[in-house]
This record gives sequence, C-alpha cells and structure tokens, in this order.
Amino acid sequence: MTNPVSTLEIARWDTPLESAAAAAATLELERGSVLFLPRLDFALAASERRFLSPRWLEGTAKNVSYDPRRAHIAHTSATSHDRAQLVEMMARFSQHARALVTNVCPHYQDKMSYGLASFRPVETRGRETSRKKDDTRLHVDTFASRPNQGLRILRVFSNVNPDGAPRVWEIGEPFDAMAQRFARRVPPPTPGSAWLLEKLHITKGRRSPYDHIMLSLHDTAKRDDDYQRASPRTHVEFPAQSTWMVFTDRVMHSALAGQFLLEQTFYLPVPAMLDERYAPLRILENIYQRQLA
Ligand SMILES: O=C(O)CCC(=O)C(=O)O
Ligand SMILES: [Fe+2]
Repeated sequence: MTNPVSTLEIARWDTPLESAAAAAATLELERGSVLFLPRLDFALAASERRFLSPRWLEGTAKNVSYDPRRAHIAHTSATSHDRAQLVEMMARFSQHARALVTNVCPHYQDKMSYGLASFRPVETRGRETSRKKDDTRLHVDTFASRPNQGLRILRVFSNVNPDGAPRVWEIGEPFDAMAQRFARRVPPPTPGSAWLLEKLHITKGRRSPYDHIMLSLHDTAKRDDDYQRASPRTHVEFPAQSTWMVFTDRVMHSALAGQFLLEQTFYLPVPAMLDERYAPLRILENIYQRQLA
C-alpha cells in the first residue's frame, strides 16, 4: 500500500503556504492522505494545563464539545471562571485550526464552514462502548443525527498530551476499495424512514440516500470482525505536540490509543474541491449509478 501519510514541516498556524505548495497539499488531502504536521504544536498556557484531566467532563460524557459559531461549550463540569477559561482555550484552538486550513487550503477559504470542536481527555485504549460506537475499529466518519447530503468532513487534530504519549491510529484501505467491498451489503432505506427520523428530531434535517449509505458502510465495517482483524492497514503514531489534518469521511481510520486531543471539524461542499472525483459522494454515485444527494 502507498504511504497514507504526507508530511508538511510547517511550524506556525498562521503562515500561508506558497500557492503551488498549497495546491499540492490540498490535492494530497483530497486524494486521501493524512497531512501530518510534526512541528505544529498547539501550546497550552501554564494556567490551561489543569484542563488536562477527565475531571472536567460532565457525567458520562467522553468529550467536551465546543461550537465556535455560538461560542458555546457543552458536556463539561467546569463552572464560572474555569468554564470561561476552558471556552477561551477551545475558541483559540478553533481559530488556529481555521487559520491552518485557510493557509494550507486557500482554495476552500470562503466555502468551508465550522462544525463542532472537541476536547478528548479520556484514554482511548480500553474504553468500553458498543461496536458501532467503537472508534478503535476502522471506519469512515458520518454523523447519524446530522445528515450532510455529501458535504465533506475535514478535521484538524492536535495531540496535547503533556507526558509525551502519542495518539496511535491505523489507516485502512482506500475508500473506493472499502465501498466496493461493502456496497452489496447496504440495505435499501425503509420507505418513509428519512421523513420520520427528521419528524421525530432524531436527525437534524433529512437523511439523503448518501447519508444512508455512509452510515451503513460505517456500521457494516465496524461490525465485521474479520474485516477489522484482517483488512489492510498502516499503523501511524502522532507524537505529542503534533497536529494532523484529514478528510475523515474518506480515509478509513481507527484510534487505538492516546489521551488529550483537540479536534475541530469543518464542512466543505463537494463543488469547492479541487477535484470532485475524490468525494465519497461521487465515488458512491459511480458505484450505484444514480444521484445520491
Ligand atoms: O480520537 C481520535 O483519535 C479519533 C477518533 C475518531 O475516529 C474520530 O474522531 O473520527
Ligand atoms: Fe472517526
């Protein structure tokens, strides 16, 4: 398998790339590489180090989430001054992530939009969940309650582990191979179900055929023990104080180990890509020979 990771030696969040380098990096991302930025550190202030603990989670939550559009934080136990400081830290990460994507992918600038950010203070290894929710199993990202009609999911991750522990991932086979393998196992949606899910507010908006297929690919791959054991993959370690970017709706990935991660999600319309042929929407439309969103 070709190397799924492509490395870029930038050390600042806010420096634009030369336009040829930016186009090359953007195309690498679109073709399914993880763009690894080993020298790009999201530095925490001394006063922010105390947030590196699961105790700031609320109840059984696994992540603190932050919505940069509303400056709203959720799933945290932090109150008053702590809460304001945690918001500040996450808002700064969101802004840095946006500056980074704008500099590496200037072509996307006016077309991409913010999704949620998350802070993940729980050790990933050995965390108990159902197979469907288990991100230590290879999958592509798709959000069951947020249908997106083919919008690309581009995510920026920073490992902020203070003890030098890497974030350990596996990168799976190319999207096309995975989709060909599982396409026959995608059941047709139950008639009326997309309407009903929206009506009952289980989904935010209407689930398109694209969303249905992506969810089914996600669940089918995760439930398939043979696939999880034996499919091709590359082991990747993202060191502490490094950053990486990846279209997680295209790149099969799993997170095996690591603690203390910041993540920001962006959405990008398919026509804003340099080459739409690499969009899961277009690949699936080719396989199914019909329009899916
Ligand atoms: O927590 C991680 O390292 C990544 C988990 C994952 O699969 C994701 O965020 O999409
Ligand atoms: Fe994922």
